[in-house]
Amino acid sequence: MKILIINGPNINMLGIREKNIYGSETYEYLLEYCREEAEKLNVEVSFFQSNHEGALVDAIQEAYGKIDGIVINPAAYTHTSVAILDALKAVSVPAVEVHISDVSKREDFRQISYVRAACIKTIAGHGIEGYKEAMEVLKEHITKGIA
Ligand code: CA2
Repeated sequence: MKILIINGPNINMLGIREKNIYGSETYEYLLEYCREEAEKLNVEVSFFQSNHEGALVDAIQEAYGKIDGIVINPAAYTHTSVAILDALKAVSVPAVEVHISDVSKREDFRQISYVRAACIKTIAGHGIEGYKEAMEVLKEHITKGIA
C-alpha cells in the first residue's frame, strides 16, 4: 500500500517560528516520524512539499494510478485553493486532510477549507500525530475497499 504525504507552503519552516501554534518539531523530524509510523503500519510512504499551488496540483495528478492514498496538509492553500480541490476530485485517490493546529479555534479566514469536500476525513489540532492518524484512516479505508 502506497501513501503519499503532501505538505503545502511554509510547512518546511516548521519548528523555526510560531512554535506555540505548530510545535517545535522541524519538517525533517516530521518526515522521520512519518517514516517510522508508516513502517509500523506496513505501508510505503513518500513525501512531497511545495510552496507553489501548481506544483501541489502536479503532485496530486502524478499520484493517479500510482498511489493508494494521499495525506494532505495544503497549509494556507486549504483556505483558498479550488485548484487543489479539483485535482483531488480528478484523481479520486482517497485523501485525508491534516492540520497540525486546531484551525477551528483560529481566525475566521481559516474556518473555510476548500479541500475538505474531496477528503474522507479531516484531522486538525493533533500536532504531527495527525499525520499518523491520517495514515491509519487511509489504511483502514483502502483495506476495506479491497476486502
Ligand atoms: O495547522 C496547520 O497545519 C495549517 O495547515 C498550517 C498552515 C496554516 O496556514 C493553516 O491555516 C493551518 C501554516 C503552515 C506553517 O506555517 C509556519 C509559519 C511560521 C513558522 C513555521 C511555519
